[in-house]
Amino acid sequence: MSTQDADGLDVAAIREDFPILEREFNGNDLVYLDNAATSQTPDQVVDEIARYYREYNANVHRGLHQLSQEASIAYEDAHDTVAEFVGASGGREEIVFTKNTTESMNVVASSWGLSELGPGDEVVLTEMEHHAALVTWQQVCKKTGAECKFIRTTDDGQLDMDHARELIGEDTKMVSAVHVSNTLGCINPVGELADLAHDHDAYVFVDGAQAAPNRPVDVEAIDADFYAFSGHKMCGPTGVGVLYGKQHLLEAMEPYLYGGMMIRKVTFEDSTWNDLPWKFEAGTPPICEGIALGYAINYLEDLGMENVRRHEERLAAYAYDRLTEMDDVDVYGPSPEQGRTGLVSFNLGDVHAHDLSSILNDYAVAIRAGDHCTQPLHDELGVAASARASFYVYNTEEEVDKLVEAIEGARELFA
Ligand code: C6P
Repeated sequence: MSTQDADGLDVAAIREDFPILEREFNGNDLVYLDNAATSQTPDQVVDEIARYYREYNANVHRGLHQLSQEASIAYEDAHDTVAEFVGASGGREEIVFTKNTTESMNVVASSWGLSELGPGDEVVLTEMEHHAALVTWQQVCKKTGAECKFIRTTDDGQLDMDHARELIGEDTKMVSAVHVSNTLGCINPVGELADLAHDHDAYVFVDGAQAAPNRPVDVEAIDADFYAFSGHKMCGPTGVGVLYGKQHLLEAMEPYLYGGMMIRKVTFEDSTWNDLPWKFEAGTPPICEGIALGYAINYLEDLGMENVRRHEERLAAYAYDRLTEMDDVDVYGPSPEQGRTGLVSFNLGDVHAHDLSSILNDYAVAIRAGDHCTQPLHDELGVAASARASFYVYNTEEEVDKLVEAIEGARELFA
């Protein structure tokens, strides 16, 4: 009998797909609330990884033998699965498999940025960018003489769209923005940013690392020129990420890495490039990982991305309410009413987030502590670090209660 909750998910059944959640530490059941860093992987995906290595492990594109053909078809089909998942009507030509979001960012910053940017040009980012974007564009700007500008964050932890309208202008060549902030949990109006960018003939790169795992994404509705995310945050394995790019842009760009697989014809004097997306997938790609990402997407789509979104937002709202009830807890980012996804960053009084997280570990509550690769944003918030609880399809309100109990325990210890 299905026991779907109000969000449309049967969480008890989902939890059975993730045996890792049965682990215990220090006499307590594991409460895994570090999903924004890396989510857990369901048996359905783990089984497919094992099946790949047991039944059809081979290199792709190059062999005429049966195993290579099977691996090639599965690997190529996984690109189609991803294309459909994000609404890329160009299909596999618009989907490059990379190592992770960071590499997807570097592909565009290097291949597009190094040849298209120059003195007088501007790359507009947000103050809440992950270092994957911030450092990458910063370094490309240093090399090309272009300048990085940063859209401010409002006092209530949202993107300041008035400031965005001021900053994005005729010198802007690229707008690079997180869809969902991994620290504030806010959901940025990336479609509006894309319109602003396009009004000034600039492009938009959307970092979807924290959005693709937990909400329906339609790159064409957003009108994103580029969109990136990682498999390991959405029930898939580590080692595979996605770069979506509009076909005409990917076609115009230089390859990022050179070598085998990405070429069509090579002579001692020159080389020509393979079709998309293989032009950007030099060397042996993440074959098993890419195939497994396809199965992870099937898993999420069976749950329904709208249901996943509702579930995450409900848990985030519950956690936000429980944490803001505590006088000595500072919570960062917008209220649930303003729109927030399934993560909550906070600090308990003057307790360093690392100390808090290590006490929570005694309760088997796994959270992240640190700057979450958003150091400049933490500087803006006036703190060196924060603790962060992040939720996924298998988490429950009871687990949020356990988080709160563990924080109360930590408070007594530090009193
Ligand atoms: N954030 C976290 O918040 P990689 O490591 O390449 O798979 O993903 C990088 C990345 C890019 N953008 C955003 C918004 C992200 O949140 C992340 C990864 C992790 O815990 C690790 S810092």
